[in-house]
Amino acid sequence: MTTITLVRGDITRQSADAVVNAANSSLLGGGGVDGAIHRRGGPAILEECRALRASRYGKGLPTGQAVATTAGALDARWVIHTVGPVWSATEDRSELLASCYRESLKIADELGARTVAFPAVSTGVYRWPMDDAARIAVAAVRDTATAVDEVRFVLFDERAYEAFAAQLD
Ligand code: AR6
Repeated sequence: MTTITLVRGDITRQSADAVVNAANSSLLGGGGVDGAIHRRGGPAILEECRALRASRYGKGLPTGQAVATTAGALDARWVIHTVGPVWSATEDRSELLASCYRESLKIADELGARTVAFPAVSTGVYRWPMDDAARIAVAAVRDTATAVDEVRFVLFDERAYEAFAAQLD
């Protein structure tokens, strides 16, 4: 049984086996969660991201996929980087957003992670409407068979927290 928990706060302050990063396909950093994780986690994360670009992901990590690195100085063993889709009003990209959660949990299982902290992927710079993103995220986690004991959504503000809480009711 996987328990879903909600926390309001900064994902870089979480203690978990794995912390998920809302990355972009370059894997080389950015703003939002990505910037915060690299800042607090330190250069070891970027170093491993660069190595992944050079070895497995020359063209970048595709949208909806996930890959793990060290968590550097974070209170976690791994960072799982996933690339959410940019919101589109004309194209349904829900499956790609669900895939971020599924693929991250698959990597977590491969690593043996039992607690995984997720941000609300795609709801910042990538502009996905929060209520819809929360619905997709919670459904994707519920529909995924995983050995992870706790999936913790770490929501940055009250609005995001309420959107996720509504899905768990
Ligand atoms: N802890 C938890 N949640 C946070 C934090 C934090 N420290 N900081 C922001 N959020 P975003 P995206 C929330 O933009 O939409 C980057 O430049 C934020 O309020 O981080 O998937 C990447 O490099 C929002 O609800 O990710 C990509 O280019 C949610 O986390 C691009 O942004 C996600 O916002 C990815 O965009």
